[in-house]
Amino acid sequence: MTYFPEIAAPIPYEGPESDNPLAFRYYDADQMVGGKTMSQHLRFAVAYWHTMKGTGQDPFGGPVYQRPWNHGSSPMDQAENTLNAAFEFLTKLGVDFYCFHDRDMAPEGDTFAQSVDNLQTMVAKAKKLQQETGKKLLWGTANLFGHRRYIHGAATNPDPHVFACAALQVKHALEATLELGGENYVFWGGREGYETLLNTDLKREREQLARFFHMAVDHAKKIGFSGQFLIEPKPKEPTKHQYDFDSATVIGFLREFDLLDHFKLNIEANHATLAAHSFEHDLTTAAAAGVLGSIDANMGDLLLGWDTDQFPTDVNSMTRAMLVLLASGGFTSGGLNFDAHVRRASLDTLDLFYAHIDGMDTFARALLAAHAIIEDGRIPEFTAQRYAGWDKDLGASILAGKESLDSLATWILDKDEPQVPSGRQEYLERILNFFI
Ligand code: XLS
Ligand code: NI
Ligand code: NI
Repeated sequence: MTYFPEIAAPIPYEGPESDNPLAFRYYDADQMVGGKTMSQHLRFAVAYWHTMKGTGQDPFGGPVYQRPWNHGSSPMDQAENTLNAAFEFLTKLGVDFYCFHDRDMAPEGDTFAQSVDNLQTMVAKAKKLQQETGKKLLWGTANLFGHRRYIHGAATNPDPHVFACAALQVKHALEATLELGGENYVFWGGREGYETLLNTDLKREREQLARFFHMAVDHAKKIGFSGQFLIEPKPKEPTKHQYDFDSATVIGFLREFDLLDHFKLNIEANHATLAAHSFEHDLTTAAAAGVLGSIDANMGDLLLGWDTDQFPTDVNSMTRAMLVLLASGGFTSGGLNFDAHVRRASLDTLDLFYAHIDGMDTFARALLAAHAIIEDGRIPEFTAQRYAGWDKDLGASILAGKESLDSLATWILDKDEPQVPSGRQEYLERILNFFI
């Protein structure tokens, strides 16, 4: 049984001269870039929810895709067909990793116990497929936002009964991630936010969320899960205000509640832009605090103000992102998860291939460009030179805490005005464009 008969063999690398849209022109998994291969640098993952479970529905119309795996004699039978299709897709695309929510892989049952049972049954099947194909789990997570019970939040719900539902799901999603050898576990605060402060106790809700994270850390210790916990910031959508607003907010939250040792961040491009930041801003903020963990690779639309989750096609923007990633030392447990979906009108399974192939080629080009920019040295050296004064004499003395307002006021009094140099932005943009 094949779900993708239009793709006979794994997508080949044909090089930049190729005019075949179903071949890679830049992504050559085994090509060395610096000390690592492209696949080791990029660690691509397919998002189960979009690619396998996406239906194309929007606020104006219901499901439109007719996926060949989207049927079965029962919900569990359908889940199994979907799982088989997922592993065929990963294999034909040549991507090593996938990511999933508990409810993507296994349907919600009629009772809590049945939901747990469904997940465990599907995880056993996924484990077998991983062993057969060599595919790996980048991260697992729990869907704490889709079900009606989570309308008012999960961990931040005013009702502790709902908090317990979320605890049940995270316990089992964490155990599923461990069972599947997942390298990370993600918390995206689906409905952890508010619509109006008139009915919301923000202080309590943030404390509840922190308690929930501590419980997850404790449970990971208990079961021997040594993967990396990640929080994925997003400023709004579905709620008007999400508590995990952006990198800076999440870092402050982790520090406030003594969680900084246990969490890193999963930065999504379109979430950064929704927060009125560039993708590279949120990556840089995370990297500066030592918590850049993983990336949800997508992009938004400058003309639309919501999370359009489009496949990344913008080489310039992704190059700026790869510059941050390479400068921070690259991924350890993290990777590039395509948290992206094809447009509603892109109806065919073939569209899933075009989308991922172009996303992978875009990041391969970005990696090559960023690597070349670092090797060239002019951009990083220019930046380093701007701050050179802080490495010696006065600057070093200030940073070492040896100066005061008094000492500096005395020192400057008989000096000339400082020389003010050019910031050279256009020059730097020109150098960047040499490599794109
Ligand atoms: C939604 C989020 C979500 C997380 C996983 O906007 O990006 O897909 O990545 O729950
Ligand atoms: Ni995401
Ligand atoms: Ni998103």
